[in-house]
Amino acid sequence: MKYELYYWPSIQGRGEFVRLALEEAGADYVDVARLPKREGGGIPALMRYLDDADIQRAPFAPPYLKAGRLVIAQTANILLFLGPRLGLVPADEAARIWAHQLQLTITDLVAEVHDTHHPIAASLYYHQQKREARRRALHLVGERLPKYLGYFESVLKSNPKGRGRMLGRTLSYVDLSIFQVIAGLRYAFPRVMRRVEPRYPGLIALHDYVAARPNMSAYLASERRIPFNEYGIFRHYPELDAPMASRK
Ligand SMILES: N[C@@H](CCC(=O)N[C@@H](CS)C(=O)NCC(=O)O)C(=O)O
Repeated sequence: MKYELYYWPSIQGRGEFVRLALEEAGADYVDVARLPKREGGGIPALMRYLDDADIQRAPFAPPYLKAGRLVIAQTANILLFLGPRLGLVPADEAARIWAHQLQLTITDLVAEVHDTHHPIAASLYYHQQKREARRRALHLVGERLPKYLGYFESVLKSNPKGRGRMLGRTLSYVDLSIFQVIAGLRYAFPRVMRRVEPRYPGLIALHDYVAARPNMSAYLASERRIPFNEYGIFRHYPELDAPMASRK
């Protein structure tokens, strides 16, 4: 199966969780909007399934994946579909539902990270909502991050199969997503992360394990891995990092 991923061509964003799964599995895929326009790529290609009112089962927003005749949106839903096909989730139903549940929780965290730089509206610029962003980041760092990361650390520790994976014995797409969350948080909030990382040794070890896997390290060193930047989900605004220090 040749997969077509449709996502914004200049950011990691939510699409990166899907890219990581495709890359780890060595899947045959095209990152459609990153192709040159003359080869059918670019933003017009991304809009193809978003702007056409006649399309049935149309996605609401990127990322979406085309697999044969299926067009699938919502990051966690795409991974629910890809997981078994790419060998990135255990075979039994209970494990698949559990993986999906964890991925949905990661989706919630991603939305909350996004809302630190866009707490009022995605349609406004960051500089138009900086005051609110500082307040929001204060709460993310002080309350929400400890809750999410503490939860994921305890999930890792309580995996009955052990071995430092989020579920089951072998690598799953949830492990890849935890890698991305840690990498993203380190980019966006380096001072905060330096302070809190010792509380989450399992998640950090999992991040390092994923980064060192052959397909992952090749991908991360390649041009296919778009660098973090201030257009995606994980943005580095120094004034939002360690906000406890700039509470006024
Ligand atoms: N819950 C969806 C969120 C999708 C989403 O918000 N996509 C962003 C890009 S990362 C977008 O283009 N949104 C446009 C919009 O919401 O109007 C997911 O996890 O895939």
